[in-house]
Amino acid sequence: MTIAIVRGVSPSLAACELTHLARQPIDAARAALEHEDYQRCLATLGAELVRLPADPELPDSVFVEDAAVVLDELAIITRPGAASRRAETAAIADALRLYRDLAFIEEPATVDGGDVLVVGRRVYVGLSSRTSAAGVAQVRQVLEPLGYRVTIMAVDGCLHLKSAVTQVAPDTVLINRTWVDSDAFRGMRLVEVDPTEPHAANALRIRDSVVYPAAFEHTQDRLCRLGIRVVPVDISELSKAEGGVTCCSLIVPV
Ligand code: CIR
Repeated sequence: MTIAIVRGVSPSLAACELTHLARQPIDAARAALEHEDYQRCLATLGAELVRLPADPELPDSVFVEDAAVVLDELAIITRPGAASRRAETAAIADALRLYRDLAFIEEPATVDGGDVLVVGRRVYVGLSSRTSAAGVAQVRQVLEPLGYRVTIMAVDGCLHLKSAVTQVAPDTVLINRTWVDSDAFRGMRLVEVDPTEPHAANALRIRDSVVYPAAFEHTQDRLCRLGIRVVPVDISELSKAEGGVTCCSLIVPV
């Protein structure tokens, strides 16, 4: 069974953190409708939803991915890089406690879950404006004794490592090479985003399907041509808050 933890869109979403995007008006009600479609899509793919309530005090709390990293053996509760997001982790820890032992990133280190890409026993951790070198070191300290190989990745030009690269099939990653070095993925099949769609590398793999932003038609064609089953979702309003498809859920195989 697969659990998907999601959290309602905060009515204060428009006050979200922004790093690489200019602020524009965001319609939280419209984002909430997109988020409902997204949840329906996860349910269609067989995920059982655990829905946490929206929090008006936490604008970015819909982006649950950043609050934790879920592995088979345990979950790591992060310490998000943006101070405004630190209070998001309490509700996520409470939800995950039912399914996993927990480890915690301790201050002053910071880690955003969006910077942690797990591919089998390899864990790639982005050094970004949100994840510090001390954060990477703590992830390593927790995971290497469990047999994971942790690789630090420079992230340049985008918010998180998973803005630049995600897994879309066994041994296959979707990547924007201008934001992250592809050398660490040598031996895997690399699918590059269409050059007109730099933000198109963020895809959410559930079982044998990939949940994917409908806006990135050209990159979607590339995935389909490789036989990858793509399920498009409209996340145009959530994207104005710098959110993607991975960041709106925490996938917990049980
Ligand atoms: C932030 O800047 O933290 C939010 N506005 C967007 C977070 C998106 N998270 C993700 O892609 N993992």
